[in-house]
Amino acid sequence: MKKNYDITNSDALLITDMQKDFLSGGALPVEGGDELIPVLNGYIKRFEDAKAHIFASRDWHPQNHISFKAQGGPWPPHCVQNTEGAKFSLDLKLPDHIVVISKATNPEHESYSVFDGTSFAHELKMCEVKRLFIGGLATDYCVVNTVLDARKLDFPTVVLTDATLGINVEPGDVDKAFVTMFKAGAQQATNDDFPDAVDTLPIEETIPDSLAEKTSERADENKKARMRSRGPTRQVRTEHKR
Ligand code: VGL
Ligand code: ZN
Repeated sequence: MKKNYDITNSDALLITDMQKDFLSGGALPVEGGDELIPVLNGYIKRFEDAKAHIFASRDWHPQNHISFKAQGGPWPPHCVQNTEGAKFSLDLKLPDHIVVISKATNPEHESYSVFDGTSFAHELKMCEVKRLFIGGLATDYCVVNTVLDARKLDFPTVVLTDATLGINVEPGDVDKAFVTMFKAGAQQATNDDFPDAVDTLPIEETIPDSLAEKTSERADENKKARMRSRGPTRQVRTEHKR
């Protein structure tokens, strides 16, 4: 059943780690990660239009970070501070005024959660955010740990399941991450769970001619974003019904 989330300025969208190293051609690419970009761009537009808060996190490691293989960690070097691979994807339409949260900057500590060792909780409080929507990479690391921390802080938290993908080092890791998040009280949503301009706006009756064209353009865009998010959506839904 469509949930019809009504986004307001007390909501926040957090986009996790959409950095070049986690995308195709990067040092630690998440399979299919590039396909999330248009879906996330749709969410960015939706949250911008609603005057909600938008945050983007980035993995921001020193070059001798403990999670890298040379230091005995599990990962190849990735998202090293100020390198090309640490940059956000250029295709992601991040507005200028968003807050960027850098994480895992201490060489001695791994931090998958955007709350861990950052100002994120403080920023949410300052912005009077009451609910958090999360999409991005990687479901089984950053997203799950961030969602669990958000729940510990009692934020109603919604995982955008058509806008997140994981690494699956072990098969089933992503499925387990979803189960853990839902057990902790997180909700799930896709683009279909938000009001749609096409369905709700009787354009001809309420909008002056001069504006009507613009509105239907936006409706078209929403429709396209929805279509794009449909493939991964169905997959996630069936996987988690089992
Ligand atoms: C992450 C793998 C390595 C994440 C960070 O934040 O999801 N995953 N470093
Ligand atoms: Zn990392």
